[in-house]
Amino acid sequence: MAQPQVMDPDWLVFHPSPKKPDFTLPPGAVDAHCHVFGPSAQFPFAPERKYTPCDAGKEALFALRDHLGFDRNVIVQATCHGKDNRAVVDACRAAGDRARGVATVGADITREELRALHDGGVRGVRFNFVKRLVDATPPEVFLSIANKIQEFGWSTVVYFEAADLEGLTPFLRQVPGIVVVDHMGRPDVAKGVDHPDFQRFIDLMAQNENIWSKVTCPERLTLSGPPGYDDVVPFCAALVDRFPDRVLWGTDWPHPNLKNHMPDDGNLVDYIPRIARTAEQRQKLLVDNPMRLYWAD
Ligand code: 0GY
Repeated sequence: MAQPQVMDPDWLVFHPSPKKPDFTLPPGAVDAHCHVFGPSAQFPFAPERKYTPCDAGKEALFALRDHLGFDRNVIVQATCHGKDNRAVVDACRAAGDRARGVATVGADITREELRALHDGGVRGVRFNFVKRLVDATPPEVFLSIANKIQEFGWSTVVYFEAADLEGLTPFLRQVPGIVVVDHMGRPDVAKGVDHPDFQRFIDLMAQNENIWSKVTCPERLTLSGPPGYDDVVPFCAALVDRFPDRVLWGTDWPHPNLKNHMPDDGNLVDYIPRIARTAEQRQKLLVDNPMRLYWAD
């Protein structure tokens, strides 16, 4: 077996013992944004990666799922694994029907390879525009991939920074099928919800009914900090109120590339009722929306 790869010296390891949430998740709740890292001795990280994380394998993810009270996971391919989706597929297979995957693939992916990923539980691809995480891929390459996945009924996840929204908007409008934006397009929360930058994101969703958003990562976006992440609440709540049928929630465990603090995942679950304030909103956010998107077949 290969040697485990050595994590970055400033890497923050996930919380070892999250609290039990005060908020009880509805039956069938889905953690719709989380990752697995390795273990690297079994699933080595990609040579082109921009960071080397701690190992965070499927057993730890499933233990967290059960501890927090989730029923299912959507495991999103992290950039440290490049286009090698084996760790995600392995986790999906081990979870049975309780996990789906979102893969990263190249333009050369064949129908047979997409079919194999589908059989392994994958139901979407991720396009990453965050410069600190990946080398740039031309939008036309992403569009050719987006066209290829349509016959499988998959959706697309897109990750970008707020500053890139304006430039990416023509591309986003062209992507066929459902497009889910990671972490609300990473707004600068210091600017406030009413700032034109976040209003541009709301307009994008209002004008394009196929565009969804993950109302995730208060721990990444906050300036005010834990445990409440108060400054991020209005952003998430605005999207949940306006687009209740097009929002997803996830822990983002094991929280790659955080520099200031590692969240207690139990606190993150307690954040949910503050952004989805009715039982109906929470049912959609946590159960109906992810089930429609990732468990349609
Ligand atoms: C996230 C956020 C980050 C990393 C990745 O795939 C990744 O490496 O997604 C980040 O560093 O902001 O959603 O996990």
